[in-house]
Amino acid sequence: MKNKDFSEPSRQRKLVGSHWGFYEHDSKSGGLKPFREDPDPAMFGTELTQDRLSPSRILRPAIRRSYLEHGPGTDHGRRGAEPFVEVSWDEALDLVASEISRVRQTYGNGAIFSGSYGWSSAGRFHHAQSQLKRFFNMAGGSVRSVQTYSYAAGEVILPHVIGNLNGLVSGHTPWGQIAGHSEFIVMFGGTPLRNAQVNAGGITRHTARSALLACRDSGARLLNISPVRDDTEAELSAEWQPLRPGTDTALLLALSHTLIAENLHDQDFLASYTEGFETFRAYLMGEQDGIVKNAAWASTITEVDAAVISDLARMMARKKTFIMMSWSLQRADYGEQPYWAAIALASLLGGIGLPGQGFGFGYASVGSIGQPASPINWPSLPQGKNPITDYIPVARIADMLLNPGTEYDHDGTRRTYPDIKLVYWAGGNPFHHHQDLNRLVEAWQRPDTIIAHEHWWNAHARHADIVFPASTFMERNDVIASGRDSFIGWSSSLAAPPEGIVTDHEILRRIAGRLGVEAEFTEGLSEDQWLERLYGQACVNAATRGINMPDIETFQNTGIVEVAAQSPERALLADFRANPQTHPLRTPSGRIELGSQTIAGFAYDDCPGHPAWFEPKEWLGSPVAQQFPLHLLSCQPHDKLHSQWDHAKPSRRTKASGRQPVRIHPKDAAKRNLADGDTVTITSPRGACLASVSITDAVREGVVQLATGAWFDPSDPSVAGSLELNGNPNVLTADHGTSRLAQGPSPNSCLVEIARFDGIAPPVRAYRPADLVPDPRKTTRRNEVR
Ligand SMILES: Nc1nc2c(c(=O)[nH]1)N[C@H]1C(S)=C(S)[C@@H](COP(=O)(O)OP(=O)(O)OC[C@H]3O[C@@H](n4cnc5c(=O)[nH]c(N)nc54)[C@H](O)[C@@H]3O)O[C@H]1N2
Ligand SMILES: Nc1nc2c(c(=O)[nH]1)N[C@H]1C(S)=C(S)[C@@H](COP(=O)(O)OP(=O)(O)OC[C@H]3O[C@@H](n4cnc5c(=O)[nH]c(N)nc54)[C@H](O)[C@@H]3O)O[C@H]1N2
Ligand SMILES: [Mo]
Repeated sequence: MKNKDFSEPSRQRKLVGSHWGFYEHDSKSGGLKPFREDPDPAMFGTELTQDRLSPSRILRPAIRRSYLEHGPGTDHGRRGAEPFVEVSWDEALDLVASEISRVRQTYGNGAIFSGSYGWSSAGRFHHAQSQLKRFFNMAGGSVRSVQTYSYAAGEVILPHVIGNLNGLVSGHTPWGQIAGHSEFIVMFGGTPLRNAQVNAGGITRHTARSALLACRDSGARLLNISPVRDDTEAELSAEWQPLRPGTDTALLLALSHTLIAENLHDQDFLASYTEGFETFRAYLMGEQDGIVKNAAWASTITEVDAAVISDLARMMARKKTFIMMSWSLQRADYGEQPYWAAIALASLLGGIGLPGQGFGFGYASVGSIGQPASPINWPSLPQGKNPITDYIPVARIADMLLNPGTEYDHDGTRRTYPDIKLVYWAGGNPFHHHQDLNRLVEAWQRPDTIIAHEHWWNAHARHADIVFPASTFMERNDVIASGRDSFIGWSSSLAAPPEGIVTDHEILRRIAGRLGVEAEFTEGLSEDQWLERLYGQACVNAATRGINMPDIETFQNTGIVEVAAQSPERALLADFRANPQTHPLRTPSGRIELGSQTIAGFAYDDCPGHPAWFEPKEWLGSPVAQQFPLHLLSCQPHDKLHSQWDHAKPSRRTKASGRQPVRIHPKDAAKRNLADGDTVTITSPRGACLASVSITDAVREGVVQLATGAWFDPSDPSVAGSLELNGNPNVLTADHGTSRLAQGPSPNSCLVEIARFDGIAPPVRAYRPADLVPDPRKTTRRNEVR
C-alpha cells in the first residue's frame, strides 16, 4: 500500500496566504473569499483587496524636500513635517547607493542600522526584513536588533529558568494534551480569540476556538484572570476574576505562599526537578525584607479578596491545573517577573511535564500555539553572515538614537549604543510598534539618512527621507509556511501592482547592482527561481524525515501541501519529567531554576535572583495615579494586524467619528460625564491623543482599553508632542526597558486621564497621501534662467 505523506486536494485552486490565513481567489469579484477548509477564518482579510489602490498608496519613489535640496544630515527640515518630491526610480536608487557608500566609507558599516523590526507580510521569500538583512550582509554588514516586541522579557528570562524558549515560542503542551486532561485551566490575560486570528508566517486552519471549546466541553473549570472580562469568549462561560493591571506577580507569589503555608506544595517535585526553592521560599516568607507575601499582602496590591486568593491556591492544589498566561503580561514594567512566578507556582503544584498540568505562555496570543509542531523544517531566505556583531535589544531604538556612546545593561552584559548615521527600514512600522512616539519622533531627527520601503503614506513613510513603494503580498507569488504549522502553501498573485512598483527584493537588487554586490545578493537567480529553490529545499528537508512531497507544479496548482504531524503529542517538559538525569534542562543546574545564581550574579536592582514583586513605575497603586487615575491597556486590534490596513474598510468601520474607540467602565465614564461616542482627549505623562468613548462593564473600574493600530497622526508635526488625532496609544505609553535584564518594551504599564473634548475636534488626516510638491531644484533652475 502506498503511504500518503501529504494530502492532495482533488481540485485546483488559487490561494493568497497572509499572516491571518489563506484566502481563495474569487474569480467573480476579482477579490478574495475565505479558504473553505478553514473552520474559523479571519474575515477581515476578505475585504482588504478593495483598498489596495486607495489614495494612501505610495505610487512612486519620493524624497523629503529638504533632503533633496541639501542632502544627508540633520541641519535642514524636520522629519515628519515636510512635503515630499516624487523622483524617478533611477534617481532614488542612485541616491541611496551613494549614501550607503558614503556612510560605509566615512563611518563604517557599524553606523548603519537595519534592525527593521516588524511583521511585514507572510511569505518565506518576500519577507522584507530578511531581504534587507541579506542585502546588508552582502554589503559589509549592519547593526541589527535582537528579541521581539511580542515577548522580549519572556525571551530573556525563560532560558535562565527552563533553559530554552519552549512553552513561549513553540514546544507548548498541545491542546490535545490539555482538553480532557485538565480539570482547572487558569488563564492570566485570558485567551482572546481576536488574537488567534493571526499567526506569523500564516496558518491554514484556525483551530484555537475549537480547542478552547473542547476544554469547556470536557468539563474543565475555566478561569479568566484579567482586568477585562471578554479576554475569554462568552461561549466559553469562563469565570472572571478581575484584578488591577500589572499586579499578577503579587497574586502568583501569594498563591505560592498559600501552598507552602498550608503544606500543599509538591515537595518531591521541588526536590527532584528544581533548583533554588529555598531562596524563593525565604523571599515569600519575608525572611530578608520582613514582608510576608501572603494572600492579605497580595490583596491590597491586586484588589482581589484575600479569601479568594487562598481558595484559588487550594483549588489549584486539589485539581489538575494548567496555568496559561498571555504574552501581554510581560509587555510591562518588570515583565520578567509574572513569567518566572508562574513557572514557580506550577513547580509548587508539581504537575509540570504531565498532560493537563504545568504552564504555557501565549495560548491564543497567536493562532498556532498548542498546535502539533511541523515535522519538517521549512526553509527561509538565507540571510548570510553579518560581519558587524553589534546589536541592540529591539525596543531600545530611541535610546540608541538619542544616546550614542552611552552604556547600558542587557542580560549580564554591559553594552554601548552605537552612533547610527543611516537607518534603513523595510516591512515594519516603528511609528506603530514603539512606545512614547513623541520621543521617537525626536530620536528620528538624529541620523543623517532614513530610508523606508512602504505601501502606504503612513507615519513610517512620512518620517523617512527616501521612500520606495513596494508591492503588497497580494501582488506577488510566494511560498508560505509557519514554523509552528504543518503546511506549506503557495500564494498566487491576485493582481499586478500599480505601474512601476516592484518587490522589496527587486528594489534591493537594483541598489545591490549599484554597490557591486548584485551577484552575491541574487546568486544569479530570478524571483521565480528563488521560489523554486525554497520549495526544493522544503522537499529535501521533508525527504530527510521520510516524507515525500508533490512536484512544484502540483504544489502551485493546489496551493497547500499539508503533512501529518509524526511524533506523538507530548506535554511541555515531558522528557525532563520522565528522566531529569538523561534529559536535563539547559540551565546551569539542569533543573528548573526558582532561584538563579546567574541572575543574582548580575546584581541588578530591578531583577534579583528569584521571582519578586516590584511596583511598576505606573500602576493604580502608584503616586502617578493621583493625577492619572486610569490604567491604559493597549491590546491587539481585532479588526486588523497591528497598523496594517488601518486605512481599509474592516478597520475604518470599527472606528467612531473616524477615531479609535477607547473602552471605559460606566462608573469611570459617569465621573467624567462621558456618553458613548463622545470624543475624548486621553492624556498621560508623555502625550495626548483623541479617541471615541465606548462604555462597557467588560473592563474593570479604573481600567481603559485602547487597541493599537491607528496610524499616528500628530496634529502639528512641526512641533514636539502635539495632540495625536487618531487614537494611537503609543503617544501615551512609556519607553523604558522591562528591567536591566531583558530591556523589553513595557507599554502595558501606563496611566492616563480622560476628559471630554468640547468643541469641534480636528479631523483625522492619517489616510491622506503625503503632501507632494514639485521638485524645488527644477523651480530654482527655471528661476535662474528667467
Ligand atoms: N502600545 C503597544 N504597542 C505595541 C504592542 C502593544 O501590545 N501595545 N505590541 C507590540 C508588538 S507585540 C508588536 S509585534 C509590534 C508590531 O509592530 P510592527 O510589526 O512594526 O507593525 P505592523 O503594523 O505590522 O508593521 C508592518 C509594516 O510593514 C508594512 N508592510 C507589510 N508588508 C510589507 C512588505 O511586504 N514590504 C514592505 N516594504 N512593507 C510591508 C506595513 O504597511 C506596515 O507599515 O507592535 C508592538 N507595539
Ligand atoms: N487580530 C490581531 N491578532 C493579533 C495581533 C494583531 O495585531 N491583531 N498581533 C499579534 C501579535 S504580534 C502578538 S505579539 C500577539 C499578542 O498577544 P497578547 O500579548 O496575548 O495580546 P494583547 O491583546 O496585548 O493582550 C491580551 C490581553 O491581556 C490582558 N492584559 C493586559 N495587561 C494585563 C495584566 O496586567 N494582567 C492580566 N491578567 N491581563 C492583562 C488585556 O486585557 C488583553 O486583552 O497577538 C497577535 N495577534
Ligand atoms: Mo508581537
